[in-house]
Amino acid sequence: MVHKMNRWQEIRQVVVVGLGITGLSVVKYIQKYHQDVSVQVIDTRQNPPGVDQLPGHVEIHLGGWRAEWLSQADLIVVNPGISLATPELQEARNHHIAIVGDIELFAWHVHQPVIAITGSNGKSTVTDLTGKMAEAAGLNVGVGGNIGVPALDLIDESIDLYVLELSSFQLETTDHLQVKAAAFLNLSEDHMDRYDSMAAYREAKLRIFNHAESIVVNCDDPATYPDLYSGNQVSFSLKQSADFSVRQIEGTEYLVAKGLPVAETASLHLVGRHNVANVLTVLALLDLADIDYSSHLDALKSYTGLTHRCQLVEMRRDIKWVNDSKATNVASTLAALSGLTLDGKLYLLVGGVGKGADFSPLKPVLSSLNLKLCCFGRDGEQFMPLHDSAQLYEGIEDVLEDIAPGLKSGDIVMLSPACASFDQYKNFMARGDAFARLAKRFA
Ligand code: UMA
Ligand code: ADP
Repeated sequence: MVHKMNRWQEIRQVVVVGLGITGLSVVKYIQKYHQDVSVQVIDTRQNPPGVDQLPGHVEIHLGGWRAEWLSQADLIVVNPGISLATPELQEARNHHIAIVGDIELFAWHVHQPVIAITGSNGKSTVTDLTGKMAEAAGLNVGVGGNIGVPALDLIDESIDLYVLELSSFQLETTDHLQVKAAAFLNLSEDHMDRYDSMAAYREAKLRIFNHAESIVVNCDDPATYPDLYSGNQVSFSLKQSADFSVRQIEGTEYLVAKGLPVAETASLHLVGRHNVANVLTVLALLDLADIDYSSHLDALKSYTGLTHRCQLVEMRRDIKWVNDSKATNVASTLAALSGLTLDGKLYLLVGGVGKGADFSPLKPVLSSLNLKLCCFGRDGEQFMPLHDSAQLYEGIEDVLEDIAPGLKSGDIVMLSPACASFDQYKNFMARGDAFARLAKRFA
């Protein structure tokens, strides 16, 4: 096997495709650790995010492709938001130019242990909580990846452990990431504008197991099992016996790790059954990384989760305003609905960029609720057949302006859009912040 740093030996010219926070982190990394390598940047957008922070001497081509740069590169580093199926990249590949992502460069560099997490939903929660628990156990932890801090920005000799959230997009361009422990949480429909089939989406996610010392799979979701793996495999489940599971002991439900009770499920601050599954995964990952969590259960119990995930942002006149902007696919909206206790009416805001998804699995759940379905954004119309109450709006503000006067005690107004935000917002955080601001105004 080639020694990690030696992978750079033959590389003199790198083309970074796609700026954003990933592209910027790649440029900064190369400047810091590989000063003899020169970098060019291509972004098909006219004014991509990050362009103002690019060092002045880096050559940049905006608003389209630059074929001769690609053909002369020793290495192309591609942003996860750009598909490898893009013809320009295929052309480079046909000319045997290596194409990797930022996580592959990270893999070439680091020697500390890495925990990696993928899945359709729950990645950020598991990543964040794993990091918090490892910190509580006294480790210096670098937490990043798809969660929003590029992995290359984390690199530091003083780090004891890296915890990375990895998207299927990032895994597609990663070949040599050696991990201490990797988890595949679940698989449900997402990103069907990028993949030809669910099988292709799953294949990309399974790459997380390629060089894993130990892996964590979900007994309740067979799609998370690798087709071929010979290392150490542990499982979690909410429904059946598994290495990490739940069990009733004298009428009380406990989280159970390898046969031993860890804590009462009810002692968690996190809401919803899906979060119990997330916590079991965290315990499994910590165990596999030899991190003793048993003395730090306070950190587990007091964890309230990340913002934009089923977050109560306003409560007035007994009306709850819930921001679940991170629900960017059908399964995450279904998870939010299953964790709901509703006394009045639910005003559910759905819509945005649908990514080619089939929204019909929402229909039976919606029909069982006292509901007004408020559809907005580019693909809002696709939700209209799902419920008799459905009404189409331009954006979130129009929805809230319309429904606010009719709200009554016990009602819930929830943004859980089942769609990406890029039609009207920079990202899901900006969408959630906008909702929270408007909630304060209309509550
Ligand atoms: N784009 C172009 N032309 C280019 C480059 C990008 O059109 O030349 C478009 C692409 O359609 C792409 C979009 O711009 O989808 C986003 O690119 P960006 O500049 O915003 O990307 P980054 O800022 O580098 O963010 C990326 C991840 N984005 C994607 O995978 C789309 C972020 O995940 C991630 O947090 C960040 O790297 C750090 O690792 C976001 C995401 O939506 C949150 N991820 C998907 C998800 O969670 O479902 C996978
Ligand atoms: P990701 O990083 O994979 O998008 P998050 O932890 O940010 O996952 O959660 C995103 C959304 O998915 C939230 O709206 C949350 O309610 C829902 N969710 C979280 N964990 C799970 C899970 N294990 N199964 C299904 N849905 C989940």
